[in-house]
Amino acid sequence: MSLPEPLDLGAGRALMVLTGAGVSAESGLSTFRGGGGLWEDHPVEQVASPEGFARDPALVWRFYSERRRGAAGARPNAGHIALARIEERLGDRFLLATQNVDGLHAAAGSRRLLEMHGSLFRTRCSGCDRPPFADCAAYDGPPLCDLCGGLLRPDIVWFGESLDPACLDLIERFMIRSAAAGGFVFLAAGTSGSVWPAAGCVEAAGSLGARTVLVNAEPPVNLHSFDEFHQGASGSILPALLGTG
Ligand code: BV8
Ligand code: ZN
Repeated sequence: MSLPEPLDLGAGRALMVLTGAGVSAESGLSTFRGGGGLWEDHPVEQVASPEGFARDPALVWRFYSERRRGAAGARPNAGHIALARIEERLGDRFLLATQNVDGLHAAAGSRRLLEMHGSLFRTRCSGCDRPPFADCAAYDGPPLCDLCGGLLRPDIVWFGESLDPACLDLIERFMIRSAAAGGFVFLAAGTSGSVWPAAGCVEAAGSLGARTVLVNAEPPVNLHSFDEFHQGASGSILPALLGTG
């Protein structure tokens, strides 16, 4: 596989990045639609949903406890590290929005980071409005809130739940501001483009005149939305594409 030339990020151009489960695959974490999107023979969309949690909170906590254990043992790969390095170089001309909840971008040093779908390592109460709290515990049975007795749940955006509007607003404002300043590149990596509203970001970027670039192991459903496609492993391609090799 030949590696790409570095992106043109000179003359004040900004970089907006969207990542998905594929960038963590080389850290040993399974993607959503790789293994047929099933977990214990349940479609992930059913387990990662309020309905699934209401139906069987113990099963949902088994799912997230297993993923917490997996992610806790994982290390950032060269793709995560390349994104942290380009952030150091670009400063406020860089923003990373991730669909991932595994914490690996933060572990690699990314700080201008939006975790659009929440975090595996935070828990919140489904019964009261106590603030979400850091939690890396694995649970057999569903834990209860010591303040209200309600069911605790992972602080994650499930299918059918809205993302934090402030997060979407930050992405939109960054892209509008970047387009007005020196223009920007929109880079997506390791995502099948199948989950909304994250999947809509590339169209929004293109409508603002961004150059849209994709790094993915296989052509995704929204390949037509991209100007440029580099097929292969993000751990190899991102360091070359970002010039942080
Ligand atoms: C919402 C937390 C309003 C859970 C996740 C419009 C049209 C159609 C449907 C909808 C729509 N708007 C809303 C919906 C419904 C739904 C949705 O999009 N459904 C899909 C399945 C059709 N969206 C929602 O419900 C969202 N909420 O819009 O609120 C609303 C409210 C009520 C009713 C309707 C709307 C909430 C979405 C967030 C769900 N939570 N995560 C958890 O993690 O446990 S999403 C989940 O999927 C993960 O975050 C994951 O990251 C994400 C997306 O998947 P990908 O990251 O892309 O991962 P995937 O496995 O699919 O692909 C990996 C890719 O990597 C592959 O292409 C592979 O080839 C590639 N790859 C593999 N290895 C490598 C690699 N690439 C490079 N290098 C490698 N080494
Ligand atoms: Zn509570």
